[in-house]
Formats: sequence, C-alpha cells, structure tokens
Amino acid sequence: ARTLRLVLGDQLSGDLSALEDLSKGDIVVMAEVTAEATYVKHHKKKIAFLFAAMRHFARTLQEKGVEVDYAVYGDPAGTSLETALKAAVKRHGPTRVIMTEPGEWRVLQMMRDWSETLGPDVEIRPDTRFLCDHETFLAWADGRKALRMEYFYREMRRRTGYLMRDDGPEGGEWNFDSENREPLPNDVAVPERPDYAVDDTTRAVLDLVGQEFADHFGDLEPFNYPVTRRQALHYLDWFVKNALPGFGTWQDAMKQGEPLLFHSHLSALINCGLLDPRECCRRAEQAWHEGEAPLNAVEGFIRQIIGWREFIRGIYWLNMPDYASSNKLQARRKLPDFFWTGETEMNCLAQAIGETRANAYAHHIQRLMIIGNFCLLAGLDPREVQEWYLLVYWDAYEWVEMPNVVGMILWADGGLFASKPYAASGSYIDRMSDYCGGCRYAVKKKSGESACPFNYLYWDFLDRNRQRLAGNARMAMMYRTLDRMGEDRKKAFRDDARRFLDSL
Ligand code: FAD
Ligand code: DLZ
Ligand code: SF4
Repeated sequence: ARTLRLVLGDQLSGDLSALEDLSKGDIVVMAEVTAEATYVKHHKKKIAFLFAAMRHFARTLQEKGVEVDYAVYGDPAGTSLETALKAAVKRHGPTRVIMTEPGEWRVLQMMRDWSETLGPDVEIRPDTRFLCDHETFLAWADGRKALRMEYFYREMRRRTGYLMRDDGPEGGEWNFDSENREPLPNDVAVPERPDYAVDDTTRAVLDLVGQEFADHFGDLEPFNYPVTRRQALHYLDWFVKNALPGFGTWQDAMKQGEPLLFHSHLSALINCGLLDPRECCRRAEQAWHEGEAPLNAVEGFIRQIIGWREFIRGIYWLNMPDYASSNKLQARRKLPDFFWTGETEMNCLAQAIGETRANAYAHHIQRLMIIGNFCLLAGLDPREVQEWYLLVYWDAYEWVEMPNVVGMILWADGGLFASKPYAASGSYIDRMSDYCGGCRYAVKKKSGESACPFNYLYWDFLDRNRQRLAGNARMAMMYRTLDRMGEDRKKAFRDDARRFLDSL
C-alpha cells in the first residue's frame, strides 16, 4: 500500500515533518492551484517566486529518486488543494496521506475535513520548522495578563542557547535595541545584492505568471531572487558576510533608492522552507564568535527570528479565527487608490509603495512606520489593510501578516501584545530617513495645505480615539500635550485632517 505525502508551496524543506520517514514507493504530491494563487491577488513576483521554488524543489526530490506527482498550473484538477489531492488519491489509491500542518487557519480547516472526506487515513503532523510548538506557546501565554515579546524571547534564548554564556546573555544584556536606532550617515555604502540568474524552469514560470496573472498587482520582472536551496544557502552566506555587520545599527533607518539597506531579505526564503530559521541564527551567531559581526547586529537578527517571528505565529494561532475581524478602534475607511498606484505626493509613501510594487518587498520600518503608520492614523479598515499586506509582499502568509497588521500597526486588537499604538508624526520619519527633502509637503509645518499630513493626522488620531486610548499610561504624555493645545490649534488640525481624509 502506498503513502502520499502532500507538500504545500510554503513547505519546501527537505526536513519537513511530512517527509520524515519517506520510504520507497511513497509519492510526494505537489500542486500549483487556482485557489491558493488567487484567494487574494498576490503580487506577480510572489507567485513567480513560489512556483519557481516549488518546481525546483520537486526536481531536487526527483533527482534523489523520489517519485513526485506534480500538477503544474492549469491542470484540470488544479482548482484547489482539495481537488488536486483528490485527483492524486484517485490516481494512486494510497492507504494513507501524510501532511504537515499548514501556516494558515483556513487551510487547516480544509485538512481537518479531509480526515472525513478523502478516503485514506489522513495524518497531520506538527510543523517542526518552528522552534516553539503550539503547546509550548499556549503554556507560556496561559495566565499572563500581557503578552510581551521580550519575555517570550528570553525564554527562547534560554531554550535554544543562542548567545548564552552560562545562564546569562552574552554581553550582559538580553537586548541591544537601544543601539539599533541610528539614521544612515551619507558616507556609509550599502552593499549591492547578488543577482540570481533565471534558468529555463524559472523562465517558464515567469511566462506563465505573465499570462495568467496579468491583472495582479506588481512588477513581474526583472526577477533575480534565489529560488533553489543552493541559491538560498549562497544568499544566506552573502548576507552574513556583507550586510549583517550593519544590520543592527541601521535597522530603523530609511533611505530613498535603497530598498534593502542592511536588512536580510531572508523572510520569504525562511517562510517557504528553503532556509531553516535555526541555520540562519547559527550562521549569524558564528559570525559574532568569529569577530565578523558585532553583538548588537547578531542579537538583533536572532531576536527577530526566534523572538518576533515565533511570537507572532503564537499570537496568530492563539487568537484565530476571531482575530481576523478585530477592529477595536472601529476604523472604517477604504484603502486609497494610491496603495495600488503609488501615486501620492507624500514622498515617503510613494517611495515605500513604489518599492513594494517593484520588488514585492519593503523593509520593516517602511511597513511599520510609513505605510502602517499611515493606515493607523487615517483609520483604514483593518480587513482591507490585511488583504493589502497579504498580497503585496513575497514573504506574506496570513500567520505572519495578520498579527503584524492587526496587532502591531493598527492596534485593532486593543493592545493584545503592543503596549501602545505605533503612531508617529512626520518628525520621526524626517529623523530616520531622507524622504522629506524631496517631498512637496513641509515636514516642519504643523498645519495648513502644505503641512506634512502625518503631523495633523497624528493629533487628529489621538483626538478621535481619546475614549479608547487616553487611559493607556504610555499615551499619557501625548494626551497632556494635546490637552494643553489652544482651541484654535485643535480646530486647525481637525480641519486639516478632515480636508485631507475627504480627499483620499
Ligand atoms: P529583516 O529585517 O532582515 O529581519 C530578519 C528576519 O526576522 C526576517 O526575515 C523575519 O523572518 C523576521 N522578522 C522580523 N520582524 C518580524 C516580525 N515583526 N514578524 C515576524 N517575523 C519578523 N514578515 C513576514 O515574513 N511576512 C509578512 O507577511 C509580514 N507582514 C508584515 C506586515 C506589517 C504591517 C509589518 C509591520 C511587518 C510584517 N512582517 C512580515 C515582518 C517584517 O517586516 C518582515 O519579516 C521583514 O521586513 C522581512 O524582511 P527581511 O527578511 O529583510 O527582514
Ligand atoms: C501562496 C501560495 C500560492 C500563490 N500558490 C500555491 C500553490 O499553487 N500551491 C500550494 O501548495 N501552495 C501555494 N501557496 C502557499 C499556500 O497558500 C500556503 O501553503 C497556505 O496559505 C498555508 O500557509
Ligand atoms: Fe512623508 Fe511628511 Fe516627510 Fe513628506 S514631509 S516625506 S509626507 S513625512
């Protein structure tokens, strides 16, 4: 009797739990399907990246002698994961089907149904690519009033042993974030990224995506991302040597025309399985031991991966399915058109959205403090914002996108894990970037038609949400400032905000 092993598009890892005890005669099932490619209209580059990575992964398995039943896009049974799997079951008549739990709640519901509807036994295994399993996260979260990443992270440090000396953290501190907030000086050169050549397999995918998904957001080409395990390893090595040393100090910096700065650009490679988070952390830790990268960079990088990334996933599974409809601030505004076109006179937004459209990437501070900050201050509908973030980024899957949008940028969960909303006026953006110099708005101006919209939107946001936010101790100072403002200043920012928001 045969065993089928289902591998999803974001499970491209040789160590995947579903492949653990792979034996001769087993068949790996993979499928490019309409439902997954269109449940939101993903960026063309995201689909191209994933299909190319899937095809290369299947090829590698085949080269090792594994039988792979791979349905390319357009296969008559390729409507959904379910139709594709049912067709494979019909072809091969297995007695059991093994799979690894998916990243998204929506797909887990589907898999659970298959236990009843598919025929053969269905075994759903935990996704051991994550360092913290569901039970451990539940136990950690249980009974805590506030869920704070920092405490979770310290436990993860102890558990993994990364950057630990005896029982304490290397360098005597758990977190060196205070060193990681420098704007980029003019004389610091940003390293140039390697280009990965398009081979025949990827070329075929690019042609397919150009044909089938022409109406999806984003530029398909140029395409130069790594799509194989080998390339991903090569790229990890490049990052550790060339960009990791600057990753810490300039982690919050932004610079026009530099979409990557010192960021790793590894998220999509980790999320789809081409790289394991552990090997990324070990490689970074090794660079510190060998004196190739400073502690503030390596600690910061490891914290993003074993801290934020695992924590965010825990938050998602802890709170689904209700989490998706969170809207504590009752934000209802539709997404403005310029989220799709990039055409706005706010230079910081035009740059961040333009880069998103070109690359299916923006770095964390652009996602958080430019685009996210705008979504928060303008009161954009959380559902619309979630959909946008889920479809535009090459690393976006609901388990990681949703808590970042709902909890981190929009405060739509009422502060489940963020101690206060990440609201900021133009001066933050001016301090951390060079965007304002080329903007038609004046960042120093507080009101009037030429004032930076972030300035009056900031006060209007606090004003509008007083009932919901004024009780928050970390907001007290801002509310005191607001309260000291004269009526004429209040009227000015309210009028400016109304005029601006009505024009969206
Ligand atoms: P680096 O800056 O080099 O960071 C290193 C790694 O740390 C990343 O590769 C990623 O794996 C991890 N990481 C860092 N911050 C986070 C975080 N907040 N949550 C989870 N992992 C983190 N990340 C995604 O992978 N997919 C998403 O869909 C996604 N959506 C986001 C939406 C919003 C509104 C915000 C504010 C953040 C989002 N992030 C998401 C987190 C983060 O912005 C990206 O992981 C990061 O920008 C990816 O680029 P990088 O690999 O160069 O990251
Ligand atoms: C994102 C994505 C896309 C675009 N296409 C496919 C696909 O054709 N086949 C597939 O198996 N997976 C795809 N994926 C990834 C899935 O959407 C992902 O596995 C689920 O959302 C669970 O995280
Ligand atoms: Fe952005 Fe305001 Fe600066 Fe223009 S002036 S780039 S809108 S922060």
